[in-house]
Amino acid sequence: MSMTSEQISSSRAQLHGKVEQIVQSTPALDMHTHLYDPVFGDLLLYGIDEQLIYHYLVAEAFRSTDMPYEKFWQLDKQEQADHVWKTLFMDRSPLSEACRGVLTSLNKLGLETGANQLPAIRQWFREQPLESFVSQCMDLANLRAICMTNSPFDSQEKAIWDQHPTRDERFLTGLRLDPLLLDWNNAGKHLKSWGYEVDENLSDASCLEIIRFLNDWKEKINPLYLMVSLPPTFAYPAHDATSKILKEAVIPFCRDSGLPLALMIGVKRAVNPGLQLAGDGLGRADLVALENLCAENLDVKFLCTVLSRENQQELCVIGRKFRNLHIFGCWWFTNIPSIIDEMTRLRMELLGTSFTAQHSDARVLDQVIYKWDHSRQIMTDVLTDKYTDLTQTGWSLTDQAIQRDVNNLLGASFEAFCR
Ligand code: FIX
Ligand code: ZN
Repeated sequence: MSMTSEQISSSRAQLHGKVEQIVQSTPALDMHTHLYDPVFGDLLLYGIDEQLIYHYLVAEAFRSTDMPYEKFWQLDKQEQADHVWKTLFMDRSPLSEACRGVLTSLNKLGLETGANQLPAIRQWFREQPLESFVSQCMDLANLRAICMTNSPFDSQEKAIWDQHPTRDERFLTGLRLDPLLLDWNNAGKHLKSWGYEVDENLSDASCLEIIRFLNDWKEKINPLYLMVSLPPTFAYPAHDATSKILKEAVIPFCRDSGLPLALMIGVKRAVNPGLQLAGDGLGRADLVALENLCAENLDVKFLCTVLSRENQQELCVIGRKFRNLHIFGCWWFTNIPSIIDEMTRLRMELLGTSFTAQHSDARVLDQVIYKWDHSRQIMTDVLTDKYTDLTQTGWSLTDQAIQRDVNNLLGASFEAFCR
């Protein structure tokens, strides 16, 4: 007996409700952020002023003001935040995803979001004890763990690691290697000053010393994976220091330790240097480099996310060819609803649930609230459509099956890949 259109839409609404309840109630692992365990002191950013001077918003504010870049950077944090609030929230409607995000986070924290509310919002944040605020944000975002970005080349961070801090176990670690792989001249000097016998020409002995350095940091921070952000011009193999260090040090270290290497490909740093951190752009990459790495090193695990929308389908196809590759998150300029929706559908259609649907990339603690809220809504819509297609074939769905799939998308698939 065929269903009437009313029956179909009510069963779709029911399915949507079920999927929504499961997606909302499943704790996620946020596998890439720039947040810190509170023991790292002021490296952990939070609060309304930090939210307003997030580089996504700064870039947008500069589009609508004549203020010279230098003048903006000379303002103190609160003045910068005032300027962004006035420009993006008072003088026009805050329609961009980054602006909407601020409002979602405030709203979920129970605050009023009107254009005149900034002083009251600031006052509320001053009264929040950090410890309970961390838990509040993690609860509202429903996160079970947050992976940090940990750089041995950041002197403030290194000094804290050197004191063996007592850590909050909800914060996991990721070892960041950009200077090592992209600026060997400077990184080499640092390694030398820390007692590693390296030379400029990257001799075999130097590569062994880099491996010793990686092992020491593995011992020190117990990372979940290693990571690097790469330009769209990244090529492998190539006659450059990046390829040499990858081939002779980082990959052998990953092979021996079993730790994955995360490649975040497509960032063009400092396209407009006057904007500082807000000045990075993106470019389409040649993913043959990734294909080569995966093919040459079938016993090494790679994680990958790419910045250009145009690279997303190729990335999924490489994922289908190489089980040593795990694809994750909608990174940075792709972390906007229209593209999250498109990428999540594309990935599910090509990879099932063998990928990680999202990471937040939050730099300010409160941002996890909006980034996960917006993404969970989209994940619910996509899954509802995909399950509707399945049920139309006569396939019967169980709550347990939906729960298993959502677990996979929100971290379990990544954890299984790492094991
Ligand atoms: O390289 C990265 O990890 C990027 O995510 C950052 O550099 C970038 O500034 C960012 O915060 C994007 O969300
Ligand atoms: Zn990042």
